[in-house]
Amino acid sequence: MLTLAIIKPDAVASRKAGKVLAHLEGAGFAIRGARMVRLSLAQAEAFYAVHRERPFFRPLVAFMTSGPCIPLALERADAVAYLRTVIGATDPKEAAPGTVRALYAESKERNAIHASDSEENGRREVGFFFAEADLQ
Ligand code: FUP
Repeated sequence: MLTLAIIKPDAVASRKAGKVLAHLEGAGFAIRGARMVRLSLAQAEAFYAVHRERPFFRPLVAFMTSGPCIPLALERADAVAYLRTVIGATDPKEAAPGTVRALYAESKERNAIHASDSEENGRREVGFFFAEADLQ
């Protein structure tokens, strides 16, 4: 099963992308797709459309377009649920010790990594960044 992760602009800018990637591989994920992209405003708005009415939507879109990020298509048994466990809670102050966000996130707003939250969203989000032919 595949899921989508994004190493977010804060982690790329602070040169933690390699550590985050190593953590994901260490957790048993195989990298099937990887890119570095700077999201346009329209792309970030579309990706996070489910949050459009939330008060944090504009700051979230501003952050996600502030610099390059690294979308990853990751494969593992039970990939979606397992990756959510590996990344930890949205707010690093609440994230379990040893999770990616506990280790590398700056704040709830700048929290180092995105992971799909359901199998349906995983399929949609992998498709957002990767064509079938791009997946290895
Ligand atoms: P998560 O699935 O853990 O990434 O969290 P959500 O889908 O609830 O939120 C998506 C992103 O919006 C978070 F990663 C960070 C941002 N966010 C905020 O900036 N403030 C909030 O109160 C909640 C989320």
